[in-house]
Amino acid sequence: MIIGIVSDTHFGYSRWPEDALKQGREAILKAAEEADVLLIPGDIFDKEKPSIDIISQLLNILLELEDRGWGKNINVYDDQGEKINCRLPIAVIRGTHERVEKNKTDPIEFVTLTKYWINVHNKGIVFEKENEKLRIFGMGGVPEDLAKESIRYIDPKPKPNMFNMFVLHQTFNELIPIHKEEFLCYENLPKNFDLYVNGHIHKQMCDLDGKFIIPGSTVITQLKPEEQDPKGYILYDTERKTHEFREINSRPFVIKKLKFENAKVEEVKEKIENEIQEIVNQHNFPIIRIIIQGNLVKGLKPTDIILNFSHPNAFKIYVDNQFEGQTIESTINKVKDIKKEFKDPKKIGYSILLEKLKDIDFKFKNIDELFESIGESVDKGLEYVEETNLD
Ligand SMILES: [Mn+2]
Repeated sequence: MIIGIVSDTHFGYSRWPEDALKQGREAILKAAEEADVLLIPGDIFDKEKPSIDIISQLLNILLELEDRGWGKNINVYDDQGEKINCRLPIAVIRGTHERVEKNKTDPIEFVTLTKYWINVHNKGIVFEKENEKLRIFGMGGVPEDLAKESIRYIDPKPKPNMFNMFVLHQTFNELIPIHKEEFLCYENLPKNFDLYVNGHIHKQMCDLDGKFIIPGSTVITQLKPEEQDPKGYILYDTERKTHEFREINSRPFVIKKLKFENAKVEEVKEKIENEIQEIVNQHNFPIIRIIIQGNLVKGLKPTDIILNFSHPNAFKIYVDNQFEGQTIESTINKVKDIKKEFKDPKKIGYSILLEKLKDIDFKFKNIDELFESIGESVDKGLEYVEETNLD
């Protein structure tokens, strides 16, 4: 059997919802064209409460598959051998973005009510085509510190005479630079499955001699270097035990680092503009992130640099001001001053943020919310700034 694996479509992603829809749709429909069964390992939606519009986007894609008659040749059974009545042979789990409080319905469960797909969280589902059987057992996304315990509690086991897959949505120590006790390691995976599939990580990759596969996301959500890689989906062949990555048409994303020495404002501006021009010459409506580093001529502050750039042929332009010089010294001095006043590192951070905002004459509706989102990650902070749409 061929399994199409599409992950982290993030339908409703607030920064560029059209990209999320277009690219997620293309990945699901194209994967289905060549696959017998589909698997979507979480973060299908970007929010735990997507709007009716966003849920409709997804339902329309599933409806299109049903109208084509896709998947009609596949029989679906539970682990007791009882036939399951479902409209499409699609297995899903929830990710991190769809997690809700206990006793509330997450959007994955909500769509499950339509019988368009099957949530394989904490259960095995068998897909049968002629005499071939594929079983998918899943564990929906849980907080990282509970992942090991959850696997122990669920205790997934493969079944004889079929191809056994285990699917989850977690971080792995083997995949990140900083090791944390709470994160899973490969050795924590349940034993003897034929294939492990993980969502959550947005970069496509494969490990354990082809037995551990991450399809990656279909849309850019973090402006990290690995997001420059192509986006797409996986086709896995259970007979040959091989997989292929298929690229989709996705938004180009380019990161460029520019270094300066004793630079003047005009020089920085010109170099950034030239770089942007070069990038748009080579890429179709890209997202551009330019990182500026080094130092400025004496007397200039990094905040003197204007970071607002636009180009008719660029989709979005971000300029990341990482100039050194005065800032490091003055920041350290500032922190020292503030430390005398506060002990709580959060309060120190908060007051540095207030100072910075004063520096660049930025007006904010709700500084608490901005602070909380920056605290989560720089990207969340950026997202907040764009969502609240301030001048
Ligand atoms: Mn994700």
